[in-house]
Amino acid sequence: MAATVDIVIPVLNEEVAIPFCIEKLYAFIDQHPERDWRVVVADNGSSDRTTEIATELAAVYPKLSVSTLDQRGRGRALKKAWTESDADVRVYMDVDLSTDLMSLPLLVAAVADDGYEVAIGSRLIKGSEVVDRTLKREITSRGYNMLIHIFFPFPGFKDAQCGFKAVSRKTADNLIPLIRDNAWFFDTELLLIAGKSGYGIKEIPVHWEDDPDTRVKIASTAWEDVKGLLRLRFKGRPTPTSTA
Ligand SMILES: Nc1nc2c(ncn2[C@@H]2O[C@H](COP(=O)(O)OP(=O)(O)O)[C@@H](O)[C@H]2O)c(=O)[nH]1
Ligand SMILES: [Mg+2]
Repeated sequence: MAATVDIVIPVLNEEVAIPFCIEKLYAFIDQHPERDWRVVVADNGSSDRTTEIATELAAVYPKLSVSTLDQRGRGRALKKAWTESDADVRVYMDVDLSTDLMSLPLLVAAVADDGYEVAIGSRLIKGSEVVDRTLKREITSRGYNMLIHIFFPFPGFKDAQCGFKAVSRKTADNLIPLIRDNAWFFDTELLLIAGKSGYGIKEIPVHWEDDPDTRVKIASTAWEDVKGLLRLRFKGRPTPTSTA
């Protein structure tokens, strides 16, 4: 039987980007009937017509649903959508499709077929390509990933922040409830807890085209990231057994 795959698209004020994203994503998954795909648009806190537009699209596209929450935070939206899912593989990708969809089958296969509990897109390994990234984002991203390696030598991954990840049912059940961050540090926390728990992490090289339309406030997000690393480094990372 085909593995079930839920693709979550976290969105905050994305009324312009959603229709194009869904059209392109469905064109892609229609070409890949080897998986049983569903798509969830996860909106929290949008003040534009994002929810209405996503709901209209859900009436047209098969197996498309909308998940909403009042409180903001990308991590919060992902936690909800991933834990409410019952799919074998739970993916998320950013609405701007900065990561080329050609990497999606490999991402899913790592979890569905190859025994990894987590698979992540990476812009920092051999075979990846990055286009149009501003120097500021490139430096912040590389600097942050270096900092992770200083705090946690050999973490098992090179790029914590690519908006293109997949987790297994086991990861969603056991690790997602342990993640405290509800915003941008969510991804790093997931990966560090997964590494500490001995869960296999597969990094997939991606083709990334930067989209200048961003909701990230670089200075405050970087500070939250550093605080998150300090919390995990000095208070310890929870593991499924230590909290059981
Ligand atoms: N649900 C939800 N999605 C968010 C939130 N903040 C950002 N996003 C989404 O997260 C994805 C990545 O955001 P983006 O601003 O493109 O980040 P960047 O690519 O790192 O600049 C996009 O799909 C955003 O709409 C939030 O608070 N809630
Ligand atoms: Mg983006």
